[in-house]
Amino acid sequence: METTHDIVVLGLPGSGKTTFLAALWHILSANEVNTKLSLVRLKAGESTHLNEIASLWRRAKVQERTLHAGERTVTMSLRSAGAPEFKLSFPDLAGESFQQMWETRECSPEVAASLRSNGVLLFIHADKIKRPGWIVDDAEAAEAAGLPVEPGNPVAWNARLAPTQVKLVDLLQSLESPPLSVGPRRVAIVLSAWDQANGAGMTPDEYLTAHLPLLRQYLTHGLSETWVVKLFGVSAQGGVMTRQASLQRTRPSAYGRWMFLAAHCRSLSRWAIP
Ligand SMILES: Nc1nc2c(ncn2[C@@H]2O[C@H](COP(=O)(O)OP(=O)(O)OP(=O)(O)O)[C@@H](O)[C@H]2O)c(=O)[nH]1
Ligand SMILES: [Mg+2]
Repeated sequence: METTHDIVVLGLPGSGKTTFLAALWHILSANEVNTKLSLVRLKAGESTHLNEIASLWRRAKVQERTLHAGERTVTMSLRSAGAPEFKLSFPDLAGESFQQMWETRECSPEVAASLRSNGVLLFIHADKIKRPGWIVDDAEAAEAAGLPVEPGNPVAWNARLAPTQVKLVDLLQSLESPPLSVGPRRVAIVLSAWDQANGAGMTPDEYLTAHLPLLRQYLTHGLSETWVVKLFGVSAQGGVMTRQASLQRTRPSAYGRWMFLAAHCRSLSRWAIP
């Protein structure tokens, strides 16, 4: 019988989830690169969404924000050389759903069902980490978010302004508590936009320790010992999208950068299929 590996892709808004899915779909469907995994079939009706996002990715266009209405689960049947066929199922969820879980402690039944998967890919945009801030920084952020700031008055606490690592630790805690707990899980922490971070010469683990120390500590000492956690740095896009990059990507000679992804996909696929 075909086995199913359900994987839920988590991440705050703009953490790189859709870009990764687009790149993964291109790699699996275009046969340009030798990959350990190959696509056997896709569930009917899902190729439209995947082809749309992969087409944007090929043209170096930034993905549209995933909205609640656009949430959909992608189920692919895959085969790894010599191994039996298996199903990989993951939803392209809106980061807003996870932001909302932190802010209001609520999520839709569909999101809750996805969150009961044993495999978790948690995306963090390596270059958009909101650190614990100074009051002056928080005032600036509040203004940018359209929240009233009056000189001389303290800025009211707002859940939306919390640091990235606080939101992510809370999200992981929710996954370990009823009604979302399912026992042991395999978690891949994916530092996306790694092209923007790897100039610092750090490994993903060192980067996490330097930039998200609370989360790093929580992964080691807070999570149940039955959880298996691995860290990855992934560049699904190869660099920041500019008009120039967009033009270059239309030329086949610019494909080299995409290959960067292939190596990461292979190690991630080894994680995905225990
Ligand atoms: N430099 C760089 N930027 C990236 C990479 N991957 C994604 N991004 C950028 O990160 C931003 C968010 O990417 P998305 O894939 O739309 O993020 P998402 O998690 O699907 O966001 P929501 O749909 O809002 O939840 C976009 O501006 C992307 O261009 C990467 O590998 N490198
Ligand atoms: Mg998205």
